[in-house]
Amino acid sequence: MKREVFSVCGMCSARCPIKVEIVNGQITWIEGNPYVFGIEKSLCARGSAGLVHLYDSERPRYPMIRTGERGSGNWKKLTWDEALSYVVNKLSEIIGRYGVKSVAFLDRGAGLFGEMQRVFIKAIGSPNYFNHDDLCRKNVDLAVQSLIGIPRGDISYDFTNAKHIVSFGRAFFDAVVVREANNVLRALEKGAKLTYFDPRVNVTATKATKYFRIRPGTDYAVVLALIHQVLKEELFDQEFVEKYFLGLSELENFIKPYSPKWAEVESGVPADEIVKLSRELGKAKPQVIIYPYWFGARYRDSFYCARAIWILNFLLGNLEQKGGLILAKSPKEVRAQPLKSLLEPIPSPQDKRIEAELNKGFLYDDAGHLLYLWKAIKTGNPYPIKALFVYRYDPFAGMPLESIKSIINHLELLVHIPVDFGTTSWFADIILPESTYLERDDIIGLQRGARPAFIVRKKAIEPLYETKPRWWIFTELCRKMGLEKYVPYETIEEIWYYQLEGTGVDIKDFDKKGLVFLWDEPLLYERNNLKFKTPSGKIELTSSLMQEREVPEFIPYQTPKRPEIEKGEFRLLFGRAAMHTHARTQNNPLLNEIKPENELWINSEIAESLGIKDREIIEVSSEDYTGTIRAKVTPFIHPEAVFMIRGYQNDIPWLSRIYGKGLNEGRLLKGVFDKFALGSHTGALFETFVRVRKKS
Ligand SMILES: Nc1nc2c(c(=O)[nH]1)N[C@H]1C(S)=C(S)[C@@H](COP(=O)(O)OP(=O)(O)OC[C@H]3O[C@@H](n4cnc5c(=O)[nH]c(N)nc54)[C@H](O)[C@@H]3O)O[C@H]1N2
Ligand SMILES: Nc1nc2c(c(=O)[nH]1)N[C@H]1C(S)=C(S)[C@@H](COP(=O)(O)OP(=O)(O)OC[C@H]3O[C@@H](n4cnc5c(=O)[nH]c(N)nc54)[C@H](O)[C@@H]3O)O[C@H]1N2
Ligand code: SF4
Ligand SMILES: [Mo]
Repeated sequence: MKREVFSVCGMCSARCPIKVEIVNGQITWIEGNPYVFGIEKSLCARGSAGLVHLYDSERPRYPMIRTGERGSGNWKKLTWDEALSYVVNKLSEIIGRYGVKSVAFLDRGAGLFGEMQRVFIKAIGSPNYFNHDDLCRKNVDLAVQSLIGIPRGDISYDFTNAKHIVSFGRAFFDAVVVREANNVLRALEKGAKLTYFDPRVNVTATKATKYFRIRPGTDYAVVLALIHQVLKEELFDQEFVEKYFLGLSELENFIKPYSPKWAEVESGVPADEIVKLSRELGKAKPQVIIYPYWFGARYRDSFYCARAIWILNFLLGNLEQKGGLILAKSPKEVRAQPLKSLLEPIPSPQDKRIEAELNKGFLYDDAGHLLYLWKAIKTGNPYPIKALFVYRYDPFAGMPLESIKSIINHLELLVHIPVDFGTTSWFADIILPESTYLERDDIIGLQRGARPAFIVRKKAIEPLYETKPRWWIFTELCRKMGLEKYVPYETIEEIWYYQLEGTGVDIKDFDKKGLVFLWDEPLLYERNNLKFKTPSGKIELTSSLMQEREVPEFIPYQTPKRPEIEKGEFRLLFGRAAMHTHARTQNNPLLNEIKPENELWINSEIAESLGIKDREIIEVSSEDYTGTIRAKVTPFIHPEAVFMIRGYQNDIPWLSRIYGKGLNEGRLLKGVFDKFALGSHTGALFETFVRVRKKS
């Protein structure tokens, strides 16, 4: 018998809507949801390999408790009841001794279905909910919040109608999100230009209309020079800027020294090209998109660079414009009833979250500053953190072993809730494996954008092994903690009914297309009548909120440190490749076949001077760690940088297909988790230098 189920891919955080075909209880086919614009049946390699992940013997299949030292690799199988009882007993002990704020929850991210896990931490009463964003997009997020009062997720990009797309290392065709990749390609087919800046030639660079090999860490210089030129030649949208900008004269004063000629010296991007680009953008406006990063936890000035990129967009008046940036519409704005919140009925915690207690951090959003969490665990300041739950995230996969050890030494309970084995599970006390996305139902989520929709993930098959869905794990944990009043539901259906109450939408409505659109067409606001969610209602280049928090609105450019190349010192860059998701798919049998091992990209001239040959095994060292990796000698990378694909956890024995192969960039990041980006207090992962030499 053949069935079809609409669901949502879970092989990366893009969460593409999918359609799954099941024949006699076996999944036979997965494709992109045909009804969703930009997806239309397509799927990336990882999305297809989800099927292989499902049957992979090297994923956790039942709850496990550690029996030896942390990291010894000795484990015992538990039943779910035993595992959850153990967690709850231990947790009660810790709360009794240190108070409930000593419990922290580290989530990959709230995302579409994220309310469920937050129910648990809110129900127990701890303020310490964190997500990974400080090491990902937080700079971009805080930057746009500081200007127009909404997070990045509330802005979408109308690529298909754009005339010119500019990207500073947002690698559309390497760090793939199906919808974006398809829509950017569509724009290119329609004649749009793509200008791409990156210290190395990746796939995205090869598809660009124009590519610049920018010196690592100097994007801010080029963006400042573009703003300089746009203001100087009055290439901006005068009416829009006059109407909505607060602080234009402060910007004009600040930007004066940052000419294209100056930027050329910093970045290596020719001044006349910067002038040309600013004119092209002035001409193509408002159908232009300057993509404000995604992975923005790069350099010390990345928050200010992201702010500058947003400012450049707004100068060109591309908000609420075809081919520009589109603001998300809430269900209320399209006259629909929002989903009922699972979190709202739970009282807010009494205590302050770590960085609020320290009075540090940007404090705009509610997801915490991760680097302060690590610090608090290590130092006990401002108060001890003794229990840590890590959900859908493998933070230790990208960290040096010393940092991991210094964290776990202070924890009395570390619970990992993954779908794969990884470094965090290796060092955890207990592993609670979730069912994969193909085997589980999730709560209903709101897909934001110009055309908001409700979307749900539905299981295609029953779990193959003894794994459980998140709604069950967290409601069961609440129940065992005596907090059943906050989870008054027994089944996922009851949760769906609760969420949909009053919306007029029925759960059966999802069977037709997988999602339920709340409006027929993408909706644009009246552009002459915009009101921003800032104190002044304007686009705040100068901001009372930033001033209150003593965060400067503009910071002068500082030349990044130059590595001593002649001594084999380089800036370490890393990033994604289309066939792998972060640190979790390298061991996937199918994806491993495509890219079993990573290499270190190194500039050919420099390699020659160091006597390094293509494909030979070389040594890479940070202050406290040396690893080996194959060299990829290439002219297509800036001489100051070396690059590797991230995520090869080659030192974790239970990942047999990658054990001993390639190198994990995370192990080389000594000291990086103590480096804070200016203004935003987020991470700055590319502020790392390594030594490279021939193998001794
Ligand atoms: N296949 C795949 N796709 C993904 C993901 C995945 O794991 N796998 N993850 C998703 C997630 S969570 C994220 S955050 C995004 C990340 O999306 P991106 O930010 O687009 O991807 P990255 O690979 O982190 O970085 C892209 C490029 O930045 C370049 N770069 C380094 N330094 C500089 C610099 O100073 N200036 C400029 N202009 N470029 C520089 C690197 O050489 C690299 O090619 O990808 C998403 N998409
Ligand atoms: N060293 C280093 N650190 C980095 C980065 C880097 O490039 N290098 N990149 C940063 C960025 S941009 C990001 S987004 C993060 C990404 O870092 P991670 O979120 O750790 O990336 P993944 O490898 O996707 O790991 C996801 C973890 O979640 C689990 N997981 C996946 N799907 C599910 C699910 O449906 N349910 C449950 N319960 N678990 C699931 C996997 O089993 C795995 O343990 O890392 C950041 N930190
Ligand atoms: S981009 Fe690929 S892996 Fe990510 S959700 Fe979409 S299909 Fe799945
Ligand atoms: Mo990310």
